[in-house]
Amino acid sequence: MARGGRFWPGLALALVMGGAPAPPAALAAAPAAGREISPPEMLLIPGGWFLLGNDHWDSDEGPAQRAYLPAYYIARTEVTHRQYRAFDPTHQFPPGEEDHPVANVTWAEADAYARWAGKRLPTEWEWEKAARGPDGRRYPWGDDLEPAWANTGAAGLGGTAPVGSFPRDVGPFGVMDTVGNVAEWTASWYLPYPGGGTTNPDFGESFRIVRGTSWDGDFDCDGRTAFRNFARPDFRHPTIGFRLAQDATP
Ligand SMILES: [Ca+2]
Repeated sequence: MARGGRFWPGLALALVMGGAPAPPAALAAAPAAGREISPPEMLLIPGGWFLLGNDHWDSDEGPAQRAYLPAYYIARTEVTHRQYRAFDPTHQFPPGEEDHPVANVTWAEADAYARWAGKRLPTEWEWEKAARGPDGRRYPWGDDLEPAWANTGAAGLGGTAPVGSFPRDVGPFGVMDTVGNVAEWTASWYLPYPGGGTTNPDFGESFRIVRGTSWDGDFDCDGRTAFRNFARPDFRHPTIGFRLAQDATP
């Protein structure tokens, strides 16, 4: 097992797909590339049941089950370089990428930013419900394989994009970039789901769950909303960033 967890793709030859289709009218309010997003926009995810997991891919995703979460907030987009620099004035990033997602941060750094911002990292269950909605979608938009709709290796961009600039990488609650751009740290340890019963030596309090894939990642498998990746908390990588969550108070 690599230090980083399940695996992190190298600079594999990206499969360049055709041009992205025009976004549907319902998504016309999606932000334009480069828009300043500060403070982060937090979306309310209503309390209720959702479908967690999947029985047909990796064994650690099962058993698929209904799970309940109380209401919570989650950020519409990943945390950007601009936002992170307000927390760490020494933070460096390429010119012009202020609104790209921050990456190369450890779990502790992501957690510290979240606390500084008065928020927290989402649990992996919160992340999954926010991405796929209550009805168990394979991707945020549904079950169709649309590799050009998110910033993964299949889109061929070869790097991060401004957050929210792939208007079709959006789920039923309006949460964006859960398939691609950067994979995202969560608050959760890598543990079996209830009823999972699998004996996996990686389960325990050694790895934190990372959700979604990235600009350098595989679309059809790793981009699924149920996919679970994991990494050592001290790992840092140009494909891993994070987004914020917050309790919903009555
Ligand atoms: Ca993402």
